[in-house]
Amino acid sequence: MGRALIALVLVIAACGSGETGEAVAQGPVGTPDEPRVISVRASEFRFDPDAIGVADGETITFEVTNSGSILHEFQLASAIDVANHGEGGDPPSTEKLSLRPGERGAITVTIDDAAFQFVCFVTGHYEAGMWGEFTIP
Ligand SMILES: [Cu+2]
Repeated sequence: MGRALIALVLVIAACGSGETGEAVAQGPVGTPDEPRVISVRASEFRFDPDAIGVADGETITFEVTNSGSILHEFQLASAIDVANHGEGGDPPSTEKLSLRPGERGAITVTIDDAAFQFVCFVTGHYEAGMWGEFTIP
């Protein structure tokens, strides 16, 4: 876990300097006005990184690249969404990205208690291990 968090900090630092061009003196927590940008790579059948440290209530823009060879999705899911996803399709109120191979998309979300995991709900992908989790320090 320590290793994953260190890698994440490096990714964030890289994104921050590239995005703003300004000093990153404000600290890492994203706000609705200034979301933190985190890059995520989707492939068969995993996300990289697969664990992301967040602050409760933080707003984050996920820039997701599909570097695999088939369609993948990215969305946040609560425990209930995960339990039900095979039954009735997608969670009703959840924004998601659907990315063909090589495509890139962005989604901005505010992390709350319901945001339990980030997942790909293309049939069979979650079961194959295509999900990641948030850690709130
Ligand atoms: Cu997938």
